[in-house]
Amino acid sequence: MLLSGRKGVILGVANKRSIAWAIAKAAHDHGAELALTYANDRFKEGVVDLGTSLGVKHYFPCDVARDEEIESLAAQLKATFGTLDFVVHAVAFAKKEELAGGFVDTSREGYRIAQDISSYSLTALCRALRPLLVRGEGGPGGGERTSSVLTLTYLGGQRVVPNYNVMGVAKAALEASVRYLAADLGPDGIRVNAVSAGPIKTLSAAGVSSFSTLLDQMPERAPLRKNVTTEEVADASIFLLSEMARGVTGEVLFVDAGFHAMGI
Ligand code: NAD
Ligand code: IMJ
Repeated sequence: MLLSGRKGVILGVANKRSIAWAIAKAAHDHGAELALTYANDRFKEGVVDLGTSLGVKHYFPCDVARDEEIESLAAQLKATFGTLDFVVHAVAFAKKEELAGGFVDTSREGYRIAQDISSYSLTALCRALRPLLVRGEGGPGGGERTSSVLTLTYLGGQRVVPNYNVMGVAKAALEASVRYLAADLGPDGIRVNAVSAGPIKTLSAAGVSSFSTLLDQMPERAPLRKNVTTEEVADASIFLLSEMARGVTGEVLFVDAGFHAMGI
């Protein structure tokens, strides 16, 4: 039980295959009290149905493209929980047409949207939730427990992966944001980290050409000779959300069966 008595909000549950859902289940198993958000009304019923199976009582809409929804989420979390111990950002979006063909053909609007939803949203969220996450009384040096912000990234932010295109550039910006946010928020006792997950067949992988080939290659090429599961990603995430990682911030932790370590 690494999160007993800890309160957290998780953004990015779409369905039972979502990485965010595996993190929600693991956080619940570790004793956390949760709030879940949904991107829009289309996802509301599904998210509430899933959350109810865990006994989650708090659900809030949050389209991260909208400042007013981020502000209203912060206000509702303050009213519900008072303070917050962790935030999970498992949100990404690019227009489908940008995720095929050459990166060189990325449109200005396609680039803007991918950065806005998949990268800038982490900074906006950190700014809005900082007053709930801040640890006072001498800060992190004062012996008080830290709070933790976690985002999800992918190898395509560091290396070229076919078709990942504009999402790769957004993940590169997201990972740089993790370091800048860690520097800004560290004095407040707020840690900021990312988990870089291996490929997993979620809604965000649906219809992506070459995805099956990628999944098939992992058991041949990854050091652990397998694909990772959302449960494996969630377990590493619980570590970063917990006080076990109280000395870790600004970090990108790969949970990809070791694939990122390989050259040839
Ligand atoms: P998913 O489709 O289940 O989750 C993506 C979530 O983003 C959905 O819940 C969707 O509602 C949400 N979202 C999209 N636009 C939004 C908006 N404007 N406002 C709020 N929410 C919005 O897929 P997933 O694979 O669980 O993805 C979660 C995270 O994991 C993403 O950041 C993704 O890039 C990352 N990731 C996925 C993989 C993979 O192979 N599946 C690998 C590494 C990293
Ligand atoms: C997504 C596209 C192309 C290649 C891809 C992926 N590879 C992996 C993913 C190799 C692993 C999944 N991933 C890591 C993502 O971050 C996906 C983000 C995403 C997916 C979609 C599909 C549907 C859509 N927009 C999307 N926006 C972001 O319309």
